[in-house]
Amino acid sequence: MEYSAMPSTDMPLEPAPSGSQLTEIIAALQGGRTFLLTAHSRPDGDAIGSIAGLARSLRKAGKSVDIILRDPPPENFRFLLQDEQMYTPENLPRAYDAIIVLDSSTLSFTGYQDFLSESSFLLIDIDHHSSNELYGDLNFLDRGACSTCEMVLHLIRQAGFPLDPEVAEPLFLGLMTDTRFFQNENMRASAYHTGGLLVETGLKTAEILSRLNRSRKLPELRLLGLGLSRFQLHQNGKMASLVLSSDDLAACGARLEHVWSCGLFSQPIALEGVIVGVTILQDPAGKVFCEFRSNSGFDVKEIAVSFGGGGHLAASGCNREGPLAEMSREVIDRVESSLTAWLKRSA
Ligand SMILES: [Mn+2]
Repeated sequence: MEYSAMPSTDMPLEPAPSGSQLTEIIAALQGGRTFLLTAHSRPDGDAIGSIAGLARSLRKAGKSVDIILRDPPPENFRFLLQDEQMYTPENLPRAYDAIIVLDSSTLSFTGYQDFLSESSFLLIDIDHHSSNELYGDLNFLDRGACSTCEMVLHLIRQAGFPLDPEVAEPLFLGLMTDTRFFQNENMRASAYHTGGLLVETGLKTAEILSRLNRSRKLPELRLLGLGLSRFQLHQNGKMASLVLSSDDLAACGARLEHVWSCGLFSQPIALEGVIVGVTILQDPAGKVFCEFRSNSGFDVKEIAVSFGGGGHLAASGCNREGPLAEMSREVIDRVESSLTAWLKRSA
């Protein structure tokens, strides 16, 4: 296919934030031929969507793109990477002009820290997490972007790379899932504008929305039911906590990925009066995962970072090694004391 990079004459979604190296990144992508894409471990819709969207656009521009992912895509999003050969750092078929890490706040979050930090290829970091550590040789960090998919769309348009319904499809999925269908608080106009630009490509949204809304798996609904029946309230109903053991998961026939795809984390903060919710779960290998969600501007990223994790102000997570009871007590105590301090400050 004949392709020439023509800068888009349309207005950009947003000017690139100061300090970001978008111009240099675009030059590297336009000048390069071979790229390796990756994203964070336990990939979500935004991670899979931004990888698939950028990969499709770069391939349509005549580039070679390979993908490595530490964990397989969740079942719901797997169709976006169908027929995709998945590589590991040990069996990569070629050298790369750049490695592009999407939607990952740290190198270790990719699960490939050693490979990425030792690799001699140009490392490009494209992300919207406010805890991003600017680990790339080139970094495009936009903390105000609703999703990494919004940033990839911005990049594709700025670079003049191909944008059609096939490229728009995964980006739309990431937009929908990372904004919780436009329910996040305080999003920029560019979040909504992103949806319009993707639909303008001719993208038919019905099939994707149906996949997202009518493809729940039984273990997901069972887990959701168990979680909703079990969460505890603290601090006069301003905080909710839920602890799920590996036995609980087994009782629902659920694997770890079902916990992330079942929508449980945001349920307790939908209860009137709840400001912060924490869900703590143990995988069959004994690893303990903590997910924090908040509203009203209460910062849960701070809490996640204090336990070695990261994320966004209103949605963050961390993982820990140790006995479930002890680990969860410590995390719940930390959330309670942060909330007490926050309530005092905002009184
Ligand atoms: Mn994201």
